[in-house]
Amino acid sequence: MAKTEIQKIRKKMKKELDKGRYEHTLGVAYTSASLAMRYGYSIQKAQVAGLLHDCAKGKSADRILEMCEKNNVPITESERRSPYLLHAKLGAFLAMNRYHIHQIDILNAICYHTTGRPKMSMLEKIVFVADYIEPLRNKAEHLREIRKMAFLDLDEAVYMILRDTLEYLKKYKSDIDGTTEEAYQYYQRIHIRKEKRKA
Ligand code: DGI
Ligand code: FE
Ligand code: FE
Repeated sequence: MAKTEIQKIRKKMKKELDKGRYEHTLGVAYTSASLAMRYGYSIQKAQVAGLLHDCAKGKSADRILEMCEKNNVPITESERRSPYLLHAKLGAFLAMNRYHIHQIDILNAICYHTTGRPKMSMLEKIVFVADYIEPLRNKAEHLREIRKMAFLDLDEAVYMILRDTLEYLKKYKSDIDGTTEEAYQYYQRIHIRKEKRKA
């Protein structure tokens, strides 16, 4: 991916998203790039995935549902209850069809950036974590610890984010998607294994 490609995507995102969401997008792109440096992954791919991860976010929930239906993007029962989740799947669709991204790892990183999933690839984990810790985020609990952990042990950072996300969703009695729950179980097992080794 040439530098100019990244600049083109940036320009498109600036038009597509409101100011706050665009600033968040840049934060995720740069944080993804930093994590890619740390974990020996392609910096350019990390930037592209970071830039595009919320590319469907400028659209209303109704429009997102409508676009998914029109383009045969499959919608689960859980996504019908929480259409917000679909900005990730529709984002992957748009990345492929509007932004001409065909690398499957970039598309998957966009698709799973909200729920996560078990056995995420390096890029999926990078974007998932970067989305949570980018510099403009300031509301979540344990941000300081998670930011530090992201550069020490990426799986552990994924675990902490899923743990806190589930706690938050339960507190506000929000519907929990099966994929988020499965992702949590999977990264919790990795966490427990490490704890046992330490003991
Ligand atoms: O699009 P962003 O705001 O940058 O971030 P995101 O796509 O990671 O969305 C974060 C929100 O998604 C956060 O408020 C928790 C919510 N979320 C994550 N998993 C689930 C979920 N919401 C529901 N209802 N169910 C889930 O399983
Ligand atoms: Fe998102
Ligand atoms: Fe985001």
